[in-house]
Amino acid sequence: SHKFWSTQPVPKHGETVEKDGPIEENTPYEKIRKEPYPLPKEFEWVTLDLDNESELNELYILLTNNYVEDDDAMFRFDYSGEFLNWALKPPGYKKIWHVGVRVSATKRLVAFVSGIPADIRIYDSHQHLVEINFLCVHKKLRSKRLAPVLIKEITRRSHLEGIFQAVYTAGVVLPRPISKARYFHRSLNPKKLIETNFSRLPLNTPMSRLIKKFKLPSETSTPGIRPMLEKDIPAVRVLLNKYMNKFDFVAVFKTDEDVKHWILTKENVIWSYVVENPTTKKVTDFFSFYYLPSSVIGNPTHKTINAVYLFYYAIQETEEKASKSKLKILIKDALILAKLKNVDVFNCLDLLENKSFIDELKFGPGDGYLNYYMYNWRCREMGSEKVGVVML
Ligand code: NHW
Ligand code: EN5
Repeated sequence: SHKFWSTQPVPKHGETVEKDGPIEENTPYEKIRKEPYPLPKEFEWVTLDLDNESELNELYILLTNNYVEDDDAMFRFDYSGEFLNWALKPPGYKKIWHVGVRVSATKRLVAFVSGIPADIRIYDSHQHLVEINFLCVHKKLRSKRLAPVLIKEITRRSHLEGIFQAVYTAGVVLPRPISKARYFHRSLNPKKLIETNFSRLPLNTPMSRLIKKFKLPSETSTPGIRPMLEKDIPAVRVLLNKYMNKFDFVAVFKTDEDVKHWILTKENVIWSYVVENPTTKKVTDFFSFYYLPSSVIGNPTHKTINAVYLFYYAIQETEEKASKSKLKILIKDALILAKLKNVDVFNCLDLLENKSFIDELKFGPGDGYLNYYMYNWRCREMGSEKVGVVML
């Protein structure tokens, strides 16, 4: 099995790790293939220009109709054009990493894969690498071995830029995960979630009881909580990078520009809040969540589920016990703020310190998992509570 993956510099299933490091040497520039990999003859490569409204919309249409679904094909991610524009154009992004495939005859966009530059720390090793996401092949063209060609092409285009490692996540198990996280869901609008079969009404439970169970206060409770502003960027950067010291696989926010791009609120894409100490006026904590609705496949009344996903957050180190309950109160405020935005479900993974609030805040386990991978990097596996990389 794994006709493609067995040819790639990734650890084999079951292989033990002696020492962290690259699996293969960097290819010298002269030896990197300069022409795109061949595609079946009816297709052609394109580099998408996402500044062009109509090309961004073509990508939106491809993904809305063909991107990730749950295992029972009931819901499909519906990343908005604005979201894609944010996700794919961070500081230092490279247009040549927005790789499309068109049908030559009609110019119809039928496949895509993207890379963005990222800085991570894995155990003690800091790396500037590429984050791969939005790999998609049109439903009509599945199982024709197009995905391996897309992966080889984005790899070639990474090598040309001097990048030989990558990070990616997937619901499917491939050789070989460095960690496996589980999705958790917190109902904000239980009635709609049940009407769409996103969740099931527990046996012998009236709707009224469920609604009561998930009811939230109408106002937040953390003193000094407010939307994050531009002026908070430097403080948030310091706070976040410090907080990340607790984990073994983390994002590193190198500049204020990174924090401005990745954390500052963009309406209907990402929302971020800080806690400003009312006496010292110092920012002590922050959290963010991104908006990613899912299309409800074949439901006549409800077309989408409004979902948000917990993104990066940081709490200032205090005494162990105190900071644990602080996080709980803070995330409860996040639920309240999301509810006020008409969000139906608040999602998170069991990474970072999320396990400390998942049960008490009434998150329940989903049927989806997220596997974390690195390309051309051998290292020990870790539990999801050691992961501090949150991907979109
Ligand atoms: S994960 C989401 C991926 N996208 C979707 O699930 C959307 C819906 N599905 C599709 O569009 C986030 C297709 O089913 C896709 C596969 C395109 C997934 N990752 O063309 P074939 C990401 O975007 C392997 C990697 O016939 P297909 C992360 C599969 O194991 N490999 O299948 C992306 C098999 O190989 P094997 C995947 O169904 C990370 C081969 O593809 C995969 O028509 C990419 C079959 O190809 C997946 N999610 O198309 C890797 N799904 O060896 C980046 C299947 O087992 C690596 N496969 O025979 C790093 C590159 C950069 C390096 C830089 C130095
Ligand atoms: C790479 N950046 O499976 C992205 N979603 O649990 C690729 N389940 O929404 C990542 N099947 O459990 C792909 N409801 C991996 C994710 C793919 C999408 C996916 C799962 C995550 C999901 C829902 C719907 C299930 C429908 C049937 C689910 C139960 C919620 C319930 C709420 C109340 C408390 C108990 C749980």
